[in-house]
Amino acid sequence: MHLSFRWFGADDPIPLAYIRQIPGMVSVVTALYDAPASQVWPRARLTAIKEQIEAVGLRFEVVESIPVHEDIKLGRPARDAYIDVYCQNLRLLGELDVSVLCYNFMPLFNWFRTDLAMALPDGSTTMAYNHSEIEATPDPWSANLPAYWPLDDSPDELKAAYLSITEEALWQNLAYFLQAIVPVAAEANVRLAMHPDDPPWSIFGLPRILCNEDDLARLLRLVDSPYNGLTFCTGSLGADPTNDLPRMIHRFGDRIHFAHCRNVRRTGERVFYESAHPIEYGDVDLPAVMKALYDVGFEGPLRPDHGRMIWGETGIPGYGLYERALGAMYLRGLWDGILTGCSAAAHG
Ligand code: DNO
Repeated sequence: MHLSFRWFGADDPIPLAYIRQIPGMVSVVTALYDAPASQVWPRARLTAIKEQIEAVGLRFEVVESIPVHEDIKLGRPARDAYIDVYCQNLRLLGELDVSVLCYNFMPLFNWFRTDLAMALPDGSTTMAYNHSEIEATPDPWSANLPAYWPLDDSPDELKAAYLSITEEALWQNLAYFLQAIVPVAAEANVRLAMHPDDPPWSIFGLPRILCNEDDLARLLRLVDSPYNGLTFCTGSLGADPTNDLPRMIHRFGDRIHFAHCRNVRRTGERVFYESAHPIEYGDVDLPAVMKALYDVGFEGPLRPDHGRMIWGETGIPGYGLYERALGAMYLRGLWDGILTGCSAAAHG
């Protein structure tokens, strides 16, 4: 593995030069976050971002994400035109040598939390989720919650449309999408890495289909190509105690193209908060995850994910510099320990 770091471009208060100073940092994960899913990305903006990243000595390696238009997820007639836009964007990434695209197929919402700044006993804050609060949220679109990209249609209308389709229909729409884009990704040499649903269950009655080991296996079977792969997100999958993360890594090995490594503390049935990375703070066994990634020969980008806000830092919730830099060092330390242990073993 090698370390990468998410950066939100001009909206991000963290200078790229600071990211470069994190030991072992190799690459940057970013996107055009204001671009609606209906549009071809302007090449000049992407080129400018690439130049900025390279100027500090990092690589522009991952785009996270190109949003998938809701008409594609809903299987509406306009989907072919939006899939065509998606393919044009994929080719553009290929031309700029971006090698991984992390995307998701979650209806309407991307990741979701019910609290963006829960206080922890050490004085830091973190993001939290409590399922019982979810259905009580009357107007999730206007609440101050992390989600989505700009939408082309009204969220109420879209939500109504989703409530009338089954999970099976969503799977079929995903298959249709992948059959169209995987060959283009292969030609452009961009590895597709679908992000699991976060949290890994249905919210607001919307279908969510990438939540557990069977779902990941089904996704990979939809189009059996190395370009159809996964973002292995330990925080998303780890919110469900029945997900055995090391086993999934061993099973899906060479189809994991990108890893998000963070920890969560589960405090009840579908209740959790994002904790610090080290093992005693949460329920995800990151040492075992890193060992499994090592065992399958994972060579891709791996990034610390969102988590606490510490040392008084403000900014994009969960995406502070300090906590993620500590996380990067923890993950890199685990990795070095595994490498060293293995070479010591190899030398008897
Ligand atoms: C959360 C992220 C997700 C991820 C998308 C990928 O911080 O891991 O928002 O970027 O689901 O499309």
